[in-house]
Amino acid sequence: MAFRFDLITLFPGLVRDVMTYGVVGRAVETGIVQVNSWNPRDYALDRHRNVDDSSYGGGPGMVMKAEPVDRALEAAFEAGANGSVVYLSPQGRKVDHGLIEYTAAQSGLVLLAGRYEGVDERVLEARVDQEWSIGDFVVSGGELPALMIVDAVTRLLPGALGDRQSAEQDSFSAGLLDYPHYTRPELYAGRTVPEVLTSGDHGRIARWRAKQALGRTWLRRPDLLRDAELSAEQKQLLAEFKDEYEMPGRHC
Ligand code: 9D3
Repeated sequence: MAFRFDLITLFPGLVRDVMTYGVVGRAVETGIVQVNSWNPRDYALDRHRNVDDSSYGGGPGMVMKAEPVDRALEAAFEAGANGSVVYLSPQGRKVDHGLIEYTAAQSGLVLLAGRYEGVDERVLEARVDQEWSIGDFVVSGGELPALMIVDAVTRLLPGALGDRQSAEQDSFSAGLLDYPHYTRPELYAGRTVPEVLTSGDHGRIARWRAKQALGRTWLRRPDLLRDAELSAEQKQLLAEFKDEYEMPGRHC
């Protein structure tokens, strides 16, 4: 069975467009994933189809009305939506790879994307299981965050990536940053490609890449390294990287 996403959004067209590109587009075409959108505006009952109103208590900005969101969620579940209801919001739990992996092991997810200042708190209390944030910065609404979740989860579904890419994925699942990449030409703007990468020695290349991944993680994201459990070989490679970093020139 396909993994099923149901998105509650005032911009279903935005969702539909994004769903036609790249890895997610292919996963939709091959039936690995199914993405449905539900527009609260279609479930607004008043004659102007209002989906927002001013905030009780005053202040600038509008709030998404409870009833259209509630009815859109109801329609989604009526049509077979399954899984937790997640509200994308700046107040949510910060999403990380572990949460994406956990989600990919389920069979569906309902994503509620807010606009304006957010959704009436009473629908959240009644209908939402979890609140997720994509990071400590402000975007204009929940659609792009929801689409990021769809993208990240879809990549992990069996068959969504080619074989070569899925092997590569293991390196990020290991919780390290990636090593540097190069392609032709060998000399660009006075800079050469590291010699090892053109040596044809696959063992040396693998060790160099592993060392670069460890070294960059040490330099840029020491927080990730503290959580990683390194093998004896990885510890050795990182020690070599640190040596060379502290005494450049002594090793080449
Ligand atoms: C600028 C208005 N803000 C303070 C008065 C509150 C605010 C409301 C709605 C800030 C952002 C948003 C819209 N953001 C999201 O819907 C959102 C989000 C985000 O902004 N950052 C990180 N993760 C997410 S998930 C959804």
